[in-house]
Amino acid sequence: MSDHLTTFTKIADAIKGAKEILLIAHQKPDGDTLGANLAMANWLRDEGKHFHIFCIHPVPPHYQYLPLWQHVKSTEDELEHIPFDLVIALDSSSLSYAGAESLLSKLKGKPTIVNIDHHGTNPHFGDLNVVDATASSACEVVYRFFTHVGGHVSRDMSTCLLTGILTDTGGFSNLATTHEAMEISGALLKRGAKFNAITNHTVRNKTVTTLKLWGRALDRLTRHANGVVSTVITQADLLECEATEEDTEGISNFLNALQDAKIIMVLKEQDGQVKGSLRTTEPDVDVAAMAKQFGGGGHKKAAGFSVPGKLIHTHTGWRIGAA
Ligand SMILES: [Mn+2]
Repeated sequence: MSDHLTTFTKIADAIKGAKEILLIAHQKPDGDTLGANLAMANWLRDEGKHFHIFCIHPVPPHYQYLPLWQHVKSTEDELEHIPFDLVIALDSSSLSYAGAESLLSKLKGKPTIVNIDHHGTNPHFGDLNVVDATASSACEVVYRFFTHVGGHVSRDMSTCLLTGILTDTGGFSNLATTHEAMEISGALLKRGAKFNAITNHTVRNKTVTTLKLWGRALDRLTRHANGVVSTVITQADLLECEATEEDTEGISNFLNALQDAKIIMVLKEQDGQVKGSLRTTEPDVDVAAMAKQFGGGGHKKAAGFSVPGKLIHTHTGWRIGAA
């Protein structure tokens, strides 16, 4: 931790000296990457710094309550000519996972890269790295940063940070829920974080379409050896339910409620790939290590991978076939 504190001070110095700052949220942005980026954005604005925010995918409608979300840009061309001297990636286990490699390769000059994350598989790709795999969320790490460098934490920043902690802990229900996460959440509520807005958008956010799609996945739940329970969602399901990718989000976390499963695996077809998401609540199971065998990564309790192919239904069940 003391290493982290030294790095926090170096990051604050880098921010002080920077003229143009680029913040990066990872692809298919969730509450944590958006919360961490927008908390940082609100702070930079209050400090009078110039910043831009890049995320290869647009901000989903249910996160459009986060202060300054309109600043998140998903096109590279309006950013690639800006002479950034500092890039800060938040909640990104790698730059390729973030979806920012192409943009960064186009930038003139050589910006300092700051990497603030909580994924154990993060390879420390930055010039300055704070990777704390014991933290509930990137937002928790960012909160520590603000308190260490003596930065203020405004009401808007608190709303952003609490969003990340609440979503990454599954509403204080998964194993990322530590006493530190709850303590910080208490402090954020004290600073005026808008709890109602957060829960209305992140918990009470299911539609009939979403739940009909989930119904198909629930119907296909299959038990395998070693306590693995799996299900699949195909492109045909999305078409027939008139659902979008966003409707599939949250299903693996929901299935973590299964009492008689050690590992949850949800396979989903997307863009010629089969994306797997793995969840566990077992103390001795590391799904990040499993995901890594398929070229993926993530956390010990929540991880994912992506392999080329499509889902094929056979008389023995579902399998991944050539696309
Ligand atoms: Mn996270």
